[in-house]
Amino acid sequence: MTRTVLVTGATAGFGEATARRFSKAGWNVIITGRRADRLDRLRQELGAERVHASVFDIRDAGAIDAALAALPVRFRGIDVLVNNAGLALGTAPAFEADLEQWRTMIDTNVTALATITYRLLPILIERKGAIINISSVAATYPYSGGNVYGATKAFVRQFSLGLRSDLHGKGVRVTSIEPGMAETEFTLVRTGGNEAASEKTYQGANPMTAEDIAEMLFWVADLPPHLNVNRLEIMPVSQSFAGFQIDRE
Ligand code: NDP
Ligand code: 8X3
Repeated sequence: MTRTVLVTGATAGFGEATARRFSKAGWNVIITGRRADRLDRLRQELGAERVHASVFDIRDAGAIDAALAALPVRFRGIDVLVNNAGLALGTAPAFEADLEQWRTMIDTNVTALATITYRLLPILIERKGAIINISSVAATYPYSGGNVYGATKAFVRQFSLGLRSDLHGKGVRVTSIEPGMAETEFTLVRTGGNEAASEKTYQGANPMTAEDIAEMLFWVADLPPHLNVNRLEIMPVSQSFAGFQIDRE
């Protein structure tokens, strides 16, 4: 039987690569995001019969409900939810940050992710499906300017573990994927469209690619049903940890 995956934020980066990866393996794919033109293009590329595109802002709970209610019958049996849509905005320290940017990150990375998960839990339980949430290394390792972004990703990690506990005995798998540096539109979004800053971030760093992450998401989803990856932290070899900072007199 053909399985179905819903990927939030499939207009770019990890989400787009993930839609391609699952489609290549023969899954039905529901792709979502705000940029209709990109979703249309991806749907045409992957084949309109097996891809359903749903254009909505994930921060709008009513739009989530409408999109799910409008799913064609053959896309309703969702087996895997990939909660990928998300963003970082700004790198300023907390005392210089923009409160609106903080709210946007919380609305998108936390509230919207929890809302769509809640709405899909009944079908995921019915189908003994899987939830794959995209957290980040920023959930575990704080860095200057990461304040609210890191906190939203810590929510995603802990929510994943909590869901896993709640879903005990129901056969639903839950995974928190925690990537480090990967080259996507992430930095372009974070810097408000600063292409030079984005290029500089990745230059010479040999970062991970969206395809690297998509491959891992697919591996997690395609494991035998008795296996659950709880958390998966992945970095490029070029990235590692730094020490604490000391403010000396
Ligand atoms: P991109 O900017 O390339 O993609 C982000 C996706 O999220 C886009 O498809 C975008 O769609 C969607 N999105 C953002 N806001 C909304 C919204 N309000 N409504 C609907 N969709 C939205 O970034 P990445 O692929 O890198 O990021 C994907 C996830 O991975 C994010 O959660 C990010 O935090 C996380 N991550 C990224 C890392 C990296 O280094 N790149 C590392 C660790 C985690 P659209 O704009 O069309 O709505
Ligand atoms: C994105 C990774 O290190 O830029 O979540 O916060 S990082």
